[in-house]
Amino acid sequence: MRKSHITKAAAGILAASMTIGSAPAVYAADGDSAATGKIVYSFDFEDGDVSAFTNRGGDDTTELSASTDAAVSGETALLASGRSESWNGPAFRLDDKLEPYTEYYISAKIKGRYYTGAMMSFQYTVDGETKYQNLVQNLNGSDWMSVDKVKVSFTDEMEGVYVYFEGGSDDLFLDDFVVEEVPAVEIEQDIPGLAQMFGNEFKVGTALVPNNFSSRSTMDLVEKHFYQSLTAGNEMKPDSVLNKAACQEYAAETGDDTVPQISFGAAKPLLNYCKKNNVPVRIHTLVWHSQTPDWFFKENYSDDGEWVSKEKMLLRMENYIKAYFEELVKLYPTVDFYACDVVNEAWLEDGKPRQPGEQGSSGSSKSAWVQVFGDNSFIEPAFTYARKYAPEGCKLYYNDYNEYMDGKMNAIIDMAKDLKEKGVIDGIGMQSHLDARQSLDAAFPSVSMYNKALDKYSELGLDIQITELDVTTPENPTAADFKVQADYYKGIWDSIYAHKDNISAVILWGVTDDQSWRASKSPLLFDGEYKAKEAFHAIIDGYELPSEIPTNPPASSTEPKPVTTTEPKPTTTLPAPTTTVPSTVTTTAPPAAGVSLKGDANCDGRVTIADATAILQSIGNADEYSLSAQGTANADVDGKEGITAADALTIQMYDAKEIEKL
Ligand code: 9MR
Repeated sequence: MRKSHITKAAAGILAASMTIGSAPAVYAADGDSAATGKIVYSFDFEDGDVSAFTNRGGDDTTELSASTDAAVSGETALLASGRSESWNGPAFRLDDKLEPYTEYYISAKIKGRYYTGAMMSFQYTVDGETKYQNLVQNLNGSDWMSVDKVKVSFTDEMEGVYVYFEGGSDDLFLDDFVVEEVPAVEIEQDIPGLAQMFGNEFKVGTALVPNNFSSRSTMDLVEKHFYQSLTAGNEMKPDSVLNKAACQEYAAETGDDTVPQISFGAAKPLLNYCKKNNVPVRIHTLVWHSQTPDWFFKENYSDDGEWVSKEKMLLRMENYIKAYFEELVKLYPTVDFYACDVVNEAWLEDGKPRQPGEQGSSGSSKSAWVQVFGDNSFIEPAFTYARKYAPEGCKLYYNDYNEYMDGKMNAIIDMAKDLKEKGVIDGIGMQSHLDARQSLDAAFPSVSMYNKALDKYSELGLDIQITELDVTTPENPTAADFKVQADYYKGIWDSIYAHKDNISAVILWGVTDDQSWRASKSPLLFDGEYKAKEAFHAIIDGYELPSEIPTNPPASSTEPKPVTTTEPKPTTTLPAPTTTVPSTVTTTAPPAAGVSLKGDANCDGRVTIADATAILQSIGNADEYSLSAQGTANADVDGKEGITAADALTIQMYDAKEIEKL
């Protein structure tokens, strides 16, 4: 018996071809190793009943009947006869029998009367538009061929959802058709939730793509760890939102080609989820060189049109941003759109704008915005329009990667100062796509480089959000690589935590490694089995669940942190990269209203070896490492002779659990 030829690679192509309305999650299960779930439908057709299936192509061509001409189990199979087109054949409707947002395995046996090439395909309709996907291809032969546990799911925006069999134009036989629920893997309940742990300091969230909503286990992880903020991985970017046909139609009808037409169809699974579960949304992203179609910048929205003038592009930009926010608020009036990446990735590492040019189909790093404007002068109007049309409470960010590299960082800082003066920006989004590599010495950026970037952005007096955090390992990571990743994550997280007064959100770029855009380098906190990785445990080590667990959405409101200072903060020197001790960053000295937490010399809300380090550093170099007033009050643990090395020693003993109380 032949096996299905679908492979994971093929499934990747299917996933990548997802379009408006969100496609099903589709990939082959790991064959025999896949756990067996509850069987919800099973047909061997021995009773002669084929009524659960419909004839794709209609009565004029295809007839469905029970036949004893061929069978796998028993003596009967379903026969589709009279077919005239390859796409005619037996179809099984899913959306009137099964649950949306649930994963199912489909298994079946298929055979032509003669040698044939067959496929199992998928059809659905969203907003009146019908889409098709070939789930299993290359079923070639004259014997029975197997479709083994192919995963399918659908969202509640989809209607007319079918799996169907096609290929050749002769008779097709179908037998042993089984629909089974994919067993959900229970997530770990005995670990603290990240949002529970840190959510009082900053929102903790993640980015999701439509597939994720069909995996109960993924969504259980979201509910436990990332319930304070969701970002659409792709579905709120210009190429998902801008509707070319509608743009052209509007232009043809009105003679005005400056009013772009938009649709949030692709983002529906995320937006509906956030509406239902009260989860705040980070909008990503309005103005970007990438994932933005070239036709948006061309006359008549035509692929081969001339570039439009800067004046026309400004009108398009304003109308697009206006429509974007108005439509969101109209469709989702109760959703908290608390942050928006207005401009994404406009500066290069050397601090210069991108090269002008098209994106093309391969997605070049050139910018059509620069093409039309000549330079980065499109940034300011983008923020001005966003400020004009964004709903109240939606804070505006400039977002970038490699944001810790000097040239780019300085360009961002200069730009941000200017936009801040004009009152149109609220913060900086540090994407934070980081690389742990094979050792902490090789990791890039180093923890101290990242920490310095946090220092510098903090000095701006704007809010900071960590918007796309992930940390790659080498390909095919070993246990040692995962250990380096864990230590590095810890260093980065502690550095973030030390700047918590200036940071209002920390967003991971995905939930489980296997679903990441960098899956081969395992960059996230949960593995493909939904289990917390070493990196997760490293991050939470040393922190405690607060007495008041943050609610959903956090009671602390959606405001970014009030930034208390525009004074440059001391640039801190982190401990050697081999330690995971957090930095000794201190905030502008608050009045010492007594001891806030005994031993907490660096005022990071906990007592660790870092407090001992902070004390020793302040004794050794008072100019550079003085403790804040609050830190000084907290540091005097033995109550004798002010702050001395004895206080540091006591804290060290406490940290090493040699003494129980301070
Ligand atoms: O995660 C996104 C991935 O699915 C897309 O293929 C990719 C295409 O550019 O974009 C990814 O998201 C990017 C984000 O929008 C901006 N920062 C970098 C992210 C990773 O490339």
